[in-house]
Amino acid sequence: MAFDYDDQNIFARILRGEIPNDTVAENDHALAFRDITPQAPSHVLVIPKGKYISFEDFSANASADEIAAFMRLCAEVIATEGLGQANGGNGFRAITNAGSDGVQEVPHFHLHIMGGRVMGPMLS
Ligand code: IU
Repeated sequence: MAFDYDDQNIFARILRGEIPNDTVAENDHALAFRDITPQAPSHVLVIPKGKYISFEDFSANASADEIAAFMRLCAEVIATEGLGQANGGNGFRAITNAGSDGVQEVPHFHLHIMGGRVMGPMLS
């Protein structure tokens, strides 16, 4: 499947340092930063540093190292934001939007990690 990556998307520009971001954590293959319009007391976006458009693209095409680094950065965010049940937190919601039906706004794969409040049912 072909994916055309837009080098001018906002997260690509953040990764290139052209636009500032509120970084939470980072490793060789992934970056975590606060969503500019938070939907919860803690709302962090985790993105791969590689050029992947969506979950579909990332899960199919990223290397094992990239996938592992991405997931470990998610774990770090969950722990440091105090959301993890292993550390006495109350849990969180992790979602990714893809394509038009998923209402994905930024075409660079990102996982939303949201917590600090009861998130409510996922119906809309
Ligand atoms: P979506 O999953 O693509 O629909 O969500 C994109 C998110 O990126 C959304 O929650 C925005 O608030 C967020 N965001 C951001 O954090 N910084 C930005 O400069 C822009 C969008 I544009």
